[in-house]
Amino acid sequence: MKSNIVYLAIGSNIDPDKNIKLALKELAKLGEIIKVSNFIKTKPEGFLNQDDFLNGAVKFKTTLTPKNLLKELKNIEHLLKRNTPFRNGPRTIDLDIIFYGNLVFKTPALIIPHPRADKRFFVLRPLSEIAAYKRHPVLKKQVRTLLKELK
Ligand code: PH2
Ligand code: MG
Ligand code: MG
Repeated sequence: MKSNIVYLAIGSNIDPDKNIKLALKELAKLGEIIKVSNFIKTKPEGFLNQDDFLNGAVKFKTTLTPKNLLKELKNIEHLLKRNTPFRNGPRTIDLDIIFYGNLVFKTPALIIPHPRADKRFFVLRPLSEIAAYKRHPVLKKQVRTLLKELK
């Protein structure tokens, strides 16, 4: 079966050390983890009155389709008892698909590349560590360029 290179963003601000470790363990069952960035402490964006996050990025190889990958990532979030009472609020784990190869994909349930990735330091900074030269398939700019332009 065809495998694809996927970049994921991982974030947590509830017991992050434990939950990130658990999430990576579950993720390894869905494909091959090729690279994991360092996890950096970031100030919450969107909703400010919550604990700092740990954010990182993963390079991942999988045969799952985008839709099935999303479903499995949601299963992991569910397993780690994520319940986000409101948008951008605290979470045990957030697993977002940033890039799926060079695919450009848009349905109501899933947009790839992630529509806010290029605006978020907490995504671009860890991603630049493992994928500085990866080109955004819509904006046609490398991750390192998007990060530089954000600063
Ligand atoms: N995730 C959000 C909203 N705000 N802020 C930081 N620092 N890190 C995140 O992962 C994050 C956020 C929605 O997914
Ligand atoms: Mg998110
Ligand atoms: Mg998410």
